[in-house]
Amino acid sequence: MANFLQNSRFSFIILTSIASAYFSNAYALDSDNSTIKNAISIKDAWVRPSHPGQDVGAAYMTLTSMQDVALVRVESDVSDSIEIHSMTMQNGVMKMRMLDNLPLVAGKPYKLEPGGFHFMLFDLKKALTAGESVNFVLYFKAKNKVEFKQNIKALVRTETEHQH
Ligand SMILES: [Cu+2]
Repeated sequence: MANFLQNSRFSFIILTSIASAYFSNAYALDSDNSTIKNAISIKDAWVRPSHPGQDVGAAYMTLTSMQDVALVRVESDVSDSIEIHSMTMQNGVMKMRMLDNLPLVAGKPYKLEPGGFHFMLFDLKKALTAGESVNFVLYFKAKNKVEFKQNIKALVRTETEHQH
């Protein structure tokens, strides 16, 4: 992990200098990486409350990226194992599929919602009770391979408590 982070920081520095050399300032990334860090807007993040004895959870949110990126990894303080899932109806049966990553096209909101894309939280460390919040870290990879992350706090609530 530490090695990976160091490598990604190293390639970031290289890419930044290439970008500065060949492109205008509009494409040069800040040295602190904040240009892409702020490129994702995350809205309406929520987690389904768990039932007693249930050790699997599901989280939903709406992601909008200002540039083409891929969501490559999700971490949370309530589960060490999170998968990105899609859900589709096939011959009357709901099927879940694990995705290696979730590509986000620039400017297009991606809504993770019940019956569609979701984050599946395995081996919950604790019960998820309505009104609590869960911390997530989302890892994205940009086209130039630069990886960056974004923190988001999600509210534990039932599906019917929609805010819009
Ligand atoms: Cu799932």
